[in-house]
Amino acid sequence: MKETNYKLLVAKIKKYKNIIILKHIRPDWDAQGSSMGLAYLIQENYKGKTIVVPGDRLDDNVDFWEDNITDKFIKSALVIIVDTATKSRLDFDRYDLAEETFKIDHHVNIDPYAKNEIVHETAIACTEVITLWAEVMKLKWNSNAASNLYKGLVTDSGRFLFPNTSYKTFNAAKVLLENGANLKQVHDSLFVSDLKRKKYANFAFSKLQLSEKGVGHITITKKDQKPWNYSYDEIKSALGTMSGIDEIKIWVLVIELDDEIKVSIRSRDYEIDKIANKYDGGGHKLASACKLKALSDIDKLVKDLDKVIAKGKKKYDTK
Ligand SMILES: [Mn+2]
Repeated sequence: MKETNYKLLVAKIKKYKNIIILKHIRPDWDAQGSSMGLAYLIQENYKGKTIVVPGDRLDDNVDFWEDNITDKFIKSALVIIVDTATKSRLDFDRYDLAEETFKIDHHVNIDPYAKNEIVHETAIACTEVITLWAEVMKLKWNSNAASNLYKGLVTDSGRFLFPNTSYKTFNAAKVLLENGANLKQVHDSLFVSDLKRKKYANFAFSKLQLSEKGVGHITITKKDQKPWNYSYDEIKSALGTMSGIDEIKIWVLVIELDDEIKVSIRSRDYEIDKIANKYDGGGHKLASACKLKALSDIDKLVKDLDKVIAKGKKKYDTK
């Protein structure tokens, strides 16, 4: 852990008046919670900054929104990137104009694209990294910052059930709860679902196919998606319907989009990131994403994952 970069990040924030916080395309709550939480933290601690958070949002919060970010503003700014492993996943098309860049992340660091970085590969969420940085640097908190960061923590850890949940995760939760995270509001906003969502989950689960070795997969085609009128994130919620089932050792959700076929892979015990690498993707040992060129390639992917189970080598990463 390069703690020196903790101080460096504070120094950079102090130095720059203009700050842009970027995240990955199709943000999840860790990406959004990291970017918004960090923005509220900076606003609370360093007055007079112009802070902008571009890209898609999961809710209608318009804080730190700016329609016209000029090239000049980008060149003058400190650009902080959260929760984004590779440059190609950035939800911003003018990143290359940035002169001062700082990556904060928890993914395997296969693409160190920023000038400086704080990357903790064993952290369960990017918001864990940001929270513990803020704690060490003794920053002042407000409830907006704490609640937003808590959203990333509780979702990326699967409500603190995923194996990589660590004492640091709970330490971060403690810091956030001590400093005004609104648990009830956050949990209701994330986990109370409507009837339609439950029906979608049932529909998706009815499409489950299970291999002999224990690879479960659900494919949601473009045609499947039509009647639901859901965002990508909502369609992706089908992934969770396969977790917590003994017979399903590895589970895969395939989503057909207009321009690509996106695949999410999860596992309780087997390392699946190498297989994701083979299919133009990557991520964590037990949670990865990749792409397929055609829906007919699913069989190949399932066979590769079957082989991982057949080898029988369980990797329970408790670092
Ligand atoms: Mn994340």
